[in-house]
This record gives sequence, C-alpha cells and structure tokens, in this order.
Amino acid sequence: MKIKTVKLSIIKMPLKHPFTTHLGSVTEREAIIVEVEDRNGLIGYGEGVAFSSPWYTEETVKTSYHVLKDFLIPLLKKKGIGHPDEASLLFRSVRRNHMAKAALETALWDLQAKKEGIPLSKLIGGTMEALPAGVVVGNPNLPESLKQIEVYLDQGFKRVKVKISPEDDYAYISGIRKQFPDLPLMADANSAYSLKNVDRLKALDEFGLLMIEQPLGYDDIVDHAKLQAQIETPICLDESIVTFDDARKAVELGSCKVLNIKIGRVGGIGEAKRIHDYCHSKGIPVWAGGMIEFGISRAHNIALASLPGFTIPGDISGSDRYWEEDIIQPDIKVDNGIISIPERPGIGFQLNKKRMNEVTVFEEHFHF
Ligand code: OSB
Ligand code: MG
Repeated sequence: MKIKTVKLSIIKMPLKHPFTTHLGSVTEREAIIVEVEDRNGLIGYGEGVAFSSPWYTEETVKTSYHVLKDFLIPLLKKKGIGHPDEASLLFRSVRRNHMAKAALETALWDLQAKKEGIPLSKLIGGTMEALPAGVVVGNPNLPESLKQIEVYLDQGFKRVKVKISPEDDYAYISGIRKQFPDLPLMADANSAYSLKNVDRLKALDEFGLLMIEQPLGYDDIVDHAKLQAQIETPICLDESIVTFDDARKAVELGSCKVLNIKIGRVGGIGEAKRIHDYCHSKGIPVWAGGMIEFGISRAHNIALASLPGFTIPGDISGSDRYWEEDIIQPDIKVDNGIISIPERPGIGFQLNKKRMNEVTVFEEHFHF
C-alpha cells in the first residue's frame, strides 16, 4: 500500500437525545476520523470510537489520538504494509489501545477495497445482501422507553435492546413485556451486577429475553461461567472480549452463549473476523455491537455484519438514530427494519464535507 498522507480529525457533535446507562449519560459525541490517502489519490476512511471519558473501556479520544500520532502512524510510515491483514502484526509492539489501532486499520481496509474496486463487505468475505437492523433504547424511564419502542417497531426494527441495572430491572422489563409480549427483546447491563445478584438475574428468566449482555465485571469471564450455569437467559459478552483468545476462553469456559463483536473493542477488522470465524465454527452466534457512532464506523459494521456468522440483528441503526446530520453521504438508512449493503467500492459512502467542516474541532496531516 503506497500511502501518501494520513489525516486525523477530531469531531464533536451533540446527540439528538441523551443516551443513558447506569454508568452515566452521553449527550455529546467526540470521535477521531482517519483519512488514509494513497499515491493514486484513493482515500480510505476509519473512525476512532473511544469516548471522551474512559467509562466503557480505558481508552479516550485523547489517548487514542496520542497513540495514533506518536506510535501507530510512525510505525506505518517506517515499515509500511502490503495488505491491511498485516496491520495487527505491525501494531503488535503497541499493547492494547484497540480503538486507536482499529481507527487506522479500518481505514486501510476501506482503502484496499477501493483499490480493488470492490465493496469492503466482499473483500472480507461477506455473504449477505441486506441486514436486519436492531436498535438500542438508552433511557431508564419506563413510560418514555415504551413510547420509543412503539416508534422503533413502527419503523420495522427487528430487535430492541434496553439498558438495565439492579435498581429496577424487574419492574422495567416486566413493564415492557406487558405491552410487547412477543418483541425480540434483550437487556444490556454494562457490568451493573455481581454474583451476589444471581437471584435478581434468575428472576429475569421469565421474560424470555433473547440474551442478557455483560451482566458482570467488564474484565471477567470466570464469574460469567458460574452465572450462566444458574440462569436460563443466554449471556452475551461485550466488554470482556477484547481479543481472539478472550473469545476462545469464554466459549471454552461456557461464560456466554452469544458474542457481540465491536471492531474498535477488539482492535480492528482482522481480529473481528478471526473471532467471527472461530465462533461460526463453534456454533456461537455473533452480532455487531454499536458505539453511538458516526457513519464511517457504522459502514464498517455493516460490512462486518455481512459475514455468515452474524445471525442476530446487531446494534446497527441508521444515521438518524443519534444525529441531526451525519458526516457521510448518503445517510445510512433503515428501510422497514432492513439495511442494504452498499455495492459501491470500499465502505460505499463519501464524506459529507460540509458537515465535517461544521463539526471538526482539530485536524492534523502526517506526510509519508
Ligand atoms: O454496551 O453495547 C454497549 C453504546 C456505547 C457504549 C457501549 C454500548 C453501547 C450500546 C450501543 O449499547 C448503542 C448504539 O450504538 O446504538
Ligand atoms: Mg454492551
């Protein structure tokens, strides 16, 4: 890959409505946009999905920027790579910092697909033509959640995820179940529970949830295995799985029956694919997790979710779920609950330059 420049932009945009978990609310989203341009003028796009503060993982926008600027971009400049498959090996001398790595690696994948003139989904082995869309309610208020779910069901979403905590999990889920008895529903706890709460979690079995996501510690896989042995609801791991080996150990231990894959959390498309391939071979269904992201990361998720093991609708909603105006064009659209997979080369979306200008707070060029 003959790279000429890498451009990093930090952007900042308010969410249409706050997104709330037991860990706090997100009202404004910062992200790092990566543009890798080759000597033929082709540009690959990546998005760094770390948040402004380290509430979900340890990375932040600032730590990601530092790692990109001072380590990953210099490594790429010094050693170069022939194919994005080689990026994870190139970045191996930098421990963790997966979201920073993924921001650059995903841009290289987009660039490679554009070079080959094929959609990114095809380059990585995607087989699906369209995806069922899922949506997340980030609001602990029951009446408001019920109203939102109504709207999402009208829009055709195939699956709804809500956030729970031991505060009022039973009343909240039973309130939703009363109004929507057949809704494919799941709950994400973002580590709000411990093994002391087994009875509370057992009590949720009666609601037939598709799964419960990350009930216990964000870095645990051992206690989750103990919990899974005591509850009916399938456990899905999110935060705990940051490498291929984490996924393998969790499956071997019986810590979960489902995995959510986030490209940023695991350090790139290469690692995401390896985890997918392993889970697919073991009969463990996977789905694409969301990060309250902009269109570039969404587009990468769409390509990833076209792989055959992504058999459960992911947290992939349209551009209008969180943004008045996204930074890509065309917008990502959910049409009666279905997202089409672009047939254009690469991620299949252009940057919306006008919108990028409005939301960019800092930018820097790195010349190779
Ligand atoms: O735990 O899945 C999560 C958003 C930010 C950080 C963590 C999580 C989430 C979501 C997905 O629940 C929301 C979305 O992108 O639609
Ligand atoms: Mg989660």
